Amino acid sequence: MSSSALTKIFMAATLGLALAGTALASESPDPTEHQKTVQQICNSPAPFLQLDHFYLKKPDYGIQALDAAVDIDGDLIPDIGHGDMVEKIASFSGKKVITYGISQSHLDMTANMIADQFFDIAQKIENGEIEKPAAIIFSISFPFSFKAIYQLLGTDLHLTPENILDKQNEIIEKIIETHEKNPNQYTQMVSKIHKAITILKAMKVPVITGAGNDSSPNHVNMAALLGAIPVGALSHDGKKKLSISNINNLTSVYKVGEVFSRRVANDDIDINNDEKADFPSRILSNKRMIIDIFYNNQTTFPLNQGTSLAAPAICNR
Ligand SMILES: [Ca+2]
Ligand SMILES: [Ca+2]
Repeated sequence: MSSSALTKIFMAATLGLALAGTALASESPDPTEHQKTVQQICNSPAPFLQLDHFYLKKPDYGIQALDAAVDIDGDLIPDIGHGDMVEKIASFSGKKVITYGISQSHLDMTANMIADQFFDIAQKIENGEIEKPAAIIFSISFPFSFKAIYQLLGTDLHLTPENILDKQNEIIEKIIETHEKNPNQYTQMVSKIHKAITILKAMKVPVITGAGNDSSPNHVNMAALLGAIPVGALSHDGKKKLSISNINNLTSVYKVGEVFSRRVANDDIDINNDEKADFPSRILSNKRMIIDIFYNNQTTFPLNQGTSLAAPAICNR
């Protein structure tokens, strides 16, 4: 695979925009392994650790990224970092959120760097430098299509949206085997991410991630394929699966992944509909003219959607 193709894979927009949804199927009576793990995470008093990039907040560990990715006041200009939004949603669970900053935007990220951060986190937990978290929230999507899997591993896997979970171990084995026999930059990155997630799993620190926003049952988030627990996105009322969410049987945990921002007192922004401000108006880009043109003085603003907003909501009501 060429390096430009690789670059494209990592240009992962984790906030998509789509309004259509899919009706929720009736609940399966037996919880899946992923659902059971999520239940344990939420029952645990331990904090979340969130690996992301932050604009407003100085992370507890790692670095602060100076780019902003999410527009919350409706003027089409980003106001806050992706991680700032994700952290706020995670905090609604009542859990403490330890933040671990990674550099810059999605465009600058590589799987290698992410894997290194996972290794650092594992080491810091081991050393007692970081409180052992109930889970790591990693709301970054590395889109991986069935086609890309075939290109890497051959076409004899015969993947379908219904068998991807059953084929997961076979795919991972093939990745490791391919990397041992015929390593390339791509197998190296994928193997490294898998190793990092496996080490954390062995420490009983599961990694939670978004299912990915490719609007396709034939796409997975690579981190999920390699052992993180993917979370799909539901509409804000929790009634529908969002069509942006990659819906296949790798994902069995679904949470609300759609946020409306509302003006409350002092022009501050509320994102969980409790009338209490979550972000102060002073951080907003706040181009009133644009807001008035697009929203005609409404108090409710852009719809932020994405499985990266669903992942931090695993323990939210
Ligand atoms: Ca804005
Ligand atoms: Ca609020």
